[in-house]
Amino acid sequence: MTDKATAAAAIRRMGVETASWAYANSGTRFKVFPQPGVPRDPYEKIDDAAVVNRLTGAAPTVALHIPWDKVDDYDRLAKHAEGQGVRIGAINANVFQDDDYKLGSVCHPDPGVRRKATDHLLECIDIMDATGSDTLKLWFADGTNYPGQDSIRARQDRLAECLRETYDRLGERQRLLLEYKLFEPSFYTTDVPDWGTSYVHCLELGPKAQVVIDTGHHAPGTNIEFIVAFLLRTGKLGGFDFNSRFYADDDLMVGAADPFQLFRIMHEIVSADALAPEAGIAFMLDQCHNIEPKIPAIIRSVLNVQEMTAKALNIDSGALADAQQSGDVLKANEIFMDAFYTDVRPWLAELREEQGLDPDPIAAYHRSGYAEKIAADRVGGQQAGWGA
Ligand code: AOS
Ligand code: ZN
Ligand code: ZN
Repeated sequence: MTDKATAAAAIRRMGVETASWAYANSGTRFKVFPQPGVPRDPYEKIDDAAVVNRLTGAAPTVALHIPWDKVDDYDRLAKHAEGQGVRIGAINANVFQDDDYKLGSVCHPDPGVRRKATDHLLECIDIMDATGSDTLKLWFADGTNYPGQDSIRARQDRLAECLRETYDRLGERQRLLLEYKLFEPSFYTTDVPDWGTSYVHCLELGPKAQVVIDTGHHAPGTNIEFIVAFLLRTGKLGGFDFNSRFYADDDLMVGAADPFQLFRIMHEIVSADALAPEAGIAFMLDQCHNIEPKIPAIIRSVLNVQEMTAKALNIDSGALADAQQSGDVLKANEIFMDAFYTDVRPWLAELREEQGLDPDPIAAYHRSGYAEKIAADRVGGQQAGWGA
């Protein structure tokens, strides 16, 4: 078991990255229910992210999405973030929204479309340079809907070529994270459908390329913590897009559907000593708050990650190792479950008080008057995909 002081230090240093698009209006293909007070531009998204960070003390970075967060002056945006006490995190590229991308982006059969897509990825690296971001996050909607529609193999070659050009443009302290997703929007083949495909491309590219695991992007029943353990072992885990799901890519609040899964994932992180920021694992949220108020939902998500991490730190690792070594299956499982069932919320509340934070960040948010203020000040808030 990590001693209390070490566990407290680990929790205090852990940062969860929130996503700019989660502060904006979002919905399903059936309906977007607009909410009062949502940000009208990227600056206001950063303001909201800063509120989450101030209340939790645990959300120091915010991911951007280009072009949804396109601005004229990225240096100014980064300075605005800094002034609010947060930093720009991963830059998420978007090569899925233009009409040109109907048959794909970096895997498209037309070299002209591939050029356009690759140029966008390079532009995102320029934005990293301007904002100080060290992470380029790539998710490709590329794939096919019908057998025979395109060559599965040729598409892999095209993907590798575009990734190579992008990788070679990365600066010394920059990296690329390649996200996989089983299906959607393509329904027959997806060009980066699983961790293995992402892993092999990252391996071919080099040390600055790593896999990012979006917890909602697997077939039902997939053992995600196994993937975490495997990728950690090979140094190829770059981070997470956290969210939870009941059916497919639901993008619900992390820890809402299956807190035990989140605990099991965080146990792999803790036991590989990969929690500290130096380990380079980005704990990002990729969620959409379609019916719940956004800022408190994001606070809830940050707290859920923190809570499951605290439980993982609470596992009696010495006793667990002994039980494992001696083949005591029941004891090992009991130790594991005991940590999961132990309520760490009072301890986390104490920690917050020690940091000068409110022990209950959601209640503090409701008391702050911020929701009323933004509802009055901001008229005509953005939809997540605005400007694309
Ligand atoms: C899409 O399903 C992915 O989860 C991506 O991470 C995507 O870029 C993100 O949701 C923002 O659009
Ligand atoms: Zn994602
Ligand atoms: Zn997704």
